[in-house]
Amino acid sequence: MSFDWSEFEHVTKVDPAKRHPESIDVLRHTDAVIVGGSDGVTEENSLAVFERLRAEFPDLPLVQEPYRSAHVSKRTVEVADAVFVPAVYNGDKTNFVEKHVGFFTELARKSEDVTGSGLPFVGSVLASKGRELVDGVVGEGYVVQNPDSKVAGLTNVEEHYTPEQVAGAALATESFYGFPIFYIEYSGRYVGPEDVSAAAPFLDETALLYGGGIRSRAQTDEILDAGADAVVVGDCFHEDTERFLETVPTT
Ligand code: 1GP
Repeated sequence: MSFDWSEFEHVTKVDPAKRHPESIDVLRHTDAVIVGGSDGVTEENSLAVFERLRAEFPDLPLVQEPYRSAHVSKRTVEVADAVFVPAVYNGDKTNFVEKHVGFFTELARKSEDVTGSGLPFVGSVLASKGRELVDGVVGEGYVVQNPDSKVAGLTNVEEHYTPEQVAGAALATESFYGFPIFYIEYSGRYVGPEDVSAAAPFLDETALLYGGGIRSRAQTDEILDAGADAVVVGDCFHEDTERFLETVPTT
């Protein structure tokens, strides 16, 4: 299934390693769910989340955002609509080049297995989806802006980008790398719309997502008004579903 990601305004990031609310009914108010985290994620706990979400919301777009290829399997690929792969501009080379080449090397090998090259099937990752999976893989140009976040540690972020650098990363995403998504990540911290305002003028075809510390409709509106296509809300969903509802924009 392919989506126009710029049509979504409110996206929820569900961390499979975190405590989940007893009722997830509030997710009927979000436009899409990204399943991913920065610590303790496995194929098994990702799959458990996907299966619960799919059972309760058959039509809700579901995305996997792995930080290791081991999180992706034939079963996760079958249940998810897409796989978002972050390319972290201000991370180390592992998080912009090596992980991706490794991921696609594995994918290419599995594709050959499926198309009858005669190569033996090795391992379970990506399994028989072969070329089909490529269609579901979506690259995200990614800037990690909270140095104290787990994701900053995971991706070895050393440099906080200035708004001018964020604008440059946005322009590179659209005009050079061609990723369909540019993601400004402030995980756990809300600092306002300055980076979004810097990036938005350089993104025409590319969906602009902002995540980090959103806990109110006023913050959602501020980010959307600055030019983001969507806010991504994570912690608030896990901590307080009433409050989470207040992050959903009024239509
Ligand atoms: C994290 O951008 C998301 O990857 C959402 O951030 O958890 O702070 O809402 P929060």
